[in-house]
Amino acid sequence: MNHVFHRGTAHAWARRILPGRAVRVLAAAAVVSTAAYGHGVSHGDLVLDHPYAVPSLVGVSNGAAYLRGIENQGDQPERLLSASSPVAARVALHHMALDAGVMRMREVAAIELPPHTVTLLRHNGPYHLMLMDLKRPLKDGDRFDLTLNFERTGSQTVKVWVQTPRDTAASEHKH
Ligand SMILES: [Cu+2]
Repeated sequence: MNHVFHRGTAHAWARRILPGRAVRVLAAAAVVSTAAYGHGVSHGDLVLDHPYAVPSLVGVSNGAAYLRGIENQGDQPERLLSASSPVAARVALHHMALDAGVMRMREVAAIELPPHTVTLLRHNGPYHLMLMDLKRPLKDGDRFDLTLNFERTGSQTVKVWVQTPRDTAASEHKH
């Protein structure tokens, strides 16, 4: 079952409609969250926590989308194989790592989501989603759709919130 929650209203809503399951999902999401305010979607055994993007830079045609984390609560490994969005010509899966003292990013064919693990796709984490050839600039307060395609559990569309993170290391993200 898929359902969307927004913190604050979620508890009352969950108790009315989805007793056990929703409460468990909320508890898990609270573990991976660092801010009091966020949103997320559960998709099978996955919790897609707080999809967000930072405002795009003037004169830069690429942007990036993030999630606070993807938690695989199940016993089976899962993989994120691809993503797409109406705001970009293409979405690439990127991994960032230190290479001889320099941060480099490279496109990967898939992002592994091991069982009982939270994989970080934060702006300062190891993985992110690159929005290639933005069709319009991303402005603070915008919302846009992002579809994530998983190997076992299929596709899930999430709503990405454009916002400026408090620790704005995101402005270092240039291609
Ligand atoms: Cu990148």
